[in-house]
Amino acid sequence: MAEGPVLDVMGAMLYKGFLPPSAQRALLDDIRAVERAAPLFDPVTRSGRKMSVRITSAGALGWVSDRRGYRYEPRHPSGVPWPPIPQSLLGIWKELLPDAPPPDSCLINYYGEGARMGLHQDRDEADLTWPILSVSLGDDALFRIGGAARGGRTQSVVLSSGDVLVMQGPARLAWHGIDRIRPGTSRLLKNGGRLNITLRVAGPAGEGAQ
Ligand code: MD6
Ligand code: FE
Repeated sequence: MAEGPVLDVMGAMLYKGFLPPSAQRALLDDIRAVERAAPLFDPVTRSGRKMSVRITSAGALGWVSDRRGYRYEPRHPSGVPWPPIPQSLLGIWKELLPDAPPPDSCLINYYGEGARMGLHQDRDEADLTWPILSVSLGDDALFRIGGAARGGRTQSVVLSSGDVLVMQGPARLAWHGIDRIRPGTSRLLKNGGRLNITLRVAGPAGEGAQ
């Protein structure tokens, strides 16, 4: 695997260009297979507002949001269990986080033109001390990250196809979001857009891990 420069962004570790183009294409094939088993769907908030990303998951637990709120669920909204997390992703996790238990949740976010993600903290997991690792594929995105307190100073950085971001330690509860994507900056996805894939230990550690 290629090793790009490692940047410290507000305590999060950004591995620029971690996946070379061949590994990005192989991972994309794996993600498309997950999408065939568990199609992307449009999550809505409790208030009924449609989120601008489309999502699906792999692993024992998948993140969903609907009129009942947001939470981890063992099944896709269609009722099928989530497919297993692709080995390609488990390998990245093991390489960068050898001391963490294996992830039991893999959330796939698809950003079409105009999609964004508001500033949030990831705190739906049972144990907030385990790291979260994300992989970006496709168009560039403008990622904004701050500290663990809302409303503090933030820093913006571009996440490009093949970049891997790890949020752990003090950065695990950092506020972060995607301000916008830059259409046409990558040719990896045939129809454009961006995929962000996050791996987590979502359930009680050890349980349901695969
Ligand atoms: C995104 N990423 O890159 C949104 N969360 O599209 C996240 O929300 C995120 O990249 C936790 C850890 C890493 C992430
Ligand atoms: Fe997040």
